[in-house]
Amino acid sequence: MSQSITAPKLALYHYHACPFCAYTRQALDKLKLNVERRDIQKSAQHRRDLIAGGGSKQVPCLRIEREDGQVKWLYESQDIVSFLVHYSQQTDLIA
Ligand SMILES: N[C@@H](CCC(=O)N[C@@H](CS)C(=O)NCC(=O)O)C(=O)O
Repeated sequence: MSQSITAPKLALYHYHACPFCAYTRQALDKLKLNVERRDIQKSAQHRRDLIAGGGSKQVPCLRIEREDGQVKWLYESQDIVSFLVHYSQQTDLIA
């Protein structure tokens, strides 16, 4: 698939110099997933939201808003990439 997929219900909390974040950003690029990126070093609000919502300031963290409005905060770069691969496969089936 050559077009990018916009995933409005996903947001990646990250910062530029974090290698684990770079790994997840590379996965987004490779999968052509257009996910909002929230840099916690550039935005104090994003940093506060991450700590308040996810419970830790660790990045990367993927905020996942489900259809029913439930929000899940997914930490750990490996788990995030696995989720994104699965997500993009599902989206491929729908598209
Ligand atoms: N095992 C984690 C490591 C993530 C990690 O160490 N992130 C660092 C930045 S590169 C961090 O957020 N450290 C601050 C903290 O853990 O509170 C992963 O793979 O995502």
